[in-house]
Amino acid sequence: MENNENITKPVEQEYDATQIQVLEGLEAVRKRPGMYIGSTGERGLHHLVYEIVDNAIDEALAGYCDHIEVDILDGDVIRVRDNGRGIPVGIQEKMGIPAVTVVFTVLHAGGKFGGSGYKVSGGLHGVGSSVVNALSTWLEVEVRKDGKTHYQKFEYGVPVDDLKVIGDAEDSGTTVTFKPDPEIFTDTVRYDYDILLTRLREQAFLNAGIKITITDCREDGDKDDNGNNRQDVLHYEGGIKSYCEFLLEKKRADRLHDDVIYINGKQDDAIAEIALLYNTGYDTNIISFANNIHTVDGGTHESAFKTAMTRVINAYARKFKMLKDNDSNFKGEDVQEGMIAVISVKLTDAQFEGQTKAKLGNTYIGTLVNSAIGNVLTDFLEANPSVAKTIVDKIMSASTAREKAQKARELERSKSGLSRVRMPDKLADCISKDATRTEIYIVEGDSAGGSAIKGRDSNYQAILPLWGKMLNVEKARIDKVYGNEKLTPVVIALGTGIGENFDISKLRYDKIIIMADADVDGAHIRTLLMTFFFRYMPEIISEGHLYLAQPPLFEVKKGKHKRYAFNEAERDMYSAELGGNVTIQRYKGLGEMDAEQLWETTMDPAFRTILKVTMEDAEKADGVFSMLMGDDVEPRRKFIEDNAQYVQNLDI
Ligand code: TTJ
Repeated sequence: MENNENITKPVEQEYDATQIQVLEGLEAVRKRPGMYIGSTGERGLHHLVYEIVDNAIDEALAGYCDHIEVDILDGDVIRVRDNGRGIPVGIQEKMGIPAVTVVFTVLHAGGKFGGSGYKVSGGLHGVGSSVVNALSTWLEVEVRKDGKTHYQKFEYGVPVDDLKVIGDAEDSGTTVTFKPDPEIFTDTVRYDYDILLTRLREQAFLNAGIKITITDCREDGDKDDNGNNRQDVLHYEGGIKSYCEFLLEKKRADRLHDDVIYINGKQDDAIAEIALLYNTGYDTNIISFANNIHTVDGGTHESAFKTAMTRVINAYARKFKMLKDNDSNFKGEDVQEGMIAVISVKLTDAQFEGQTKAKLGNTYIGTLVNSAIGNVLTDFLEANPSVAKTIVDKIMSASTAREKAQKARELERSKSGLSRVRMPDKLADCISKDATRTEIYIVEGDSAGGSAIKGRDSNYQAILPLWGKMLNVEKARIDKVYGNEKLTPVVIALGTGIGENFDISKLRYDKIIIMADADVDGAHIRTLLMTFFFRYMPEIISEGHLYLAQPPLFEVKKGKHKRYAFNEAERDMYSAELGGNVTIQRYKGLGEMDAEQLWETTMDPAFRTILKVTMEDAEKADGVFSMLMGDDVEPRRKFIEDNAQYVQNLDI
């Protein structure tokens, strides 16, 4: 008796644990279905079919099955049947239940939307059978194996009975039938024949030799021209080469060469295959797959393909003097005109990136594709000179047409004065285009920039915030900032161009006002900008367009009375005027003022003071700048110490 208990107890425990795990898993899937199938809309609904079909495709890739049938039945029930070995029905040791029951009830790690990659083939592919089951009102599985037919039914993912033998079997294979749960797929449970057809056809192309039959058996389903149920048999011995042919058929263009070009490469566990067909059309059709998953957003395989194609074609055209020494290289867009290409890579550790996980990230795949194109395509072109010539001629005419169109556009633009550049994203431009009246405030920092944008007169005042936060002098030397791309927004906003191209007649504002804090960083930014204008756009200064804003240093307040003081003398004067006993706030930065205060004190043309920068001022700034850039530490320290004085009078 005791012995007996010892044997049965662990088994029961195991079974309980399995039960709990299964129920928790199902609950998780039904709670957040989007996590497992991407969406609960039409896409998710169709995705259920792919999850099931993927398993049968794996069996086919393993070499045990050559026909998969997909039927859409009345009530939008889906039936998928294969002629493989049948899912194993024996007791799975770990779980203590039949393997087929495990397949449909235990949530497998590494699903498409859950994370880690796919195996190229052999089992890990359609890990979503249990997900499909959990999201179905009911699901039935029938396994024909070793002369017997095994059957089990589930509702909402839970077995309604044990796996049972229900009869004999002539052949072997697996049939899965399921009805998606309308409580999950609240948008629609209606299957679209064409959506399924497109995806199944794609899989048939990607897995050469597999036959997939799709039939619309619904009474209210799609009918063919004779009024019969629609049916398509998808079977392509040519694989991705057939895919190119299929894509060509849909175009109103002719092929440029008889045979689809096929390129492949291998490295360790990874393989890359490319099929290429040029046509007389002008558009480009490049589609890429990783582990049979359509990488809609491309990735390393697709980018490597494009750059390698351009490189190889250019090298070939140069070598055989189709491109002369003076001709410029073909561009990617030239090489891609009229191109149909299917890229399919398989790898064991696919990294899918981006929002939709539809972009391949593995860099070594790029290298593999690149070398495959480099070797195989180069050889092909040299071995097939007439095909090569036809293709290069086509690319040549694309290139010529592109250059012509470009010239025409430029001419058109210069005629209509439309050669407008895109303004910097950070620029809050003013409404008026009257360059005799408009002003641009170059503001230090995003927060002060925000107040300035709120407080300004948007008719005539534009705001350009510079740098999120000015770099501390001690942390980063000014020369790191100077001369780099951080000043391009200024140049673009002004519209004048720079250096040799400088044209003051294009200046978009009458006043350029530098507005920076009354501290060392502010002093820095003023020095930097003044030096910049002095060296690269001196006319801005000599023509009197450059100004320094003068934010107040103090707020003197008593009761309702408030005055802003711009220096210490004013501060003392106001506090005396108000009869002493005043509250004095010292403004350390523009950011301490709200939009209204900034407008009142510093930006309102009726009340503000702005200082016009002279050439002498700028020249001095240039000297300070050189000093700051120099190796001598002492003057730099002194500059930092003296900056309060620097701020108050322009005498630098
Ligand atoms: C697994 O390894 C041992 C032999 O059988 C393999 C297997 O599971 N094969 C298999 C699974 N063939 N077909 C399927 C399958 C088919 C459909 C339609 C649905 C599912 C979930 C699996």
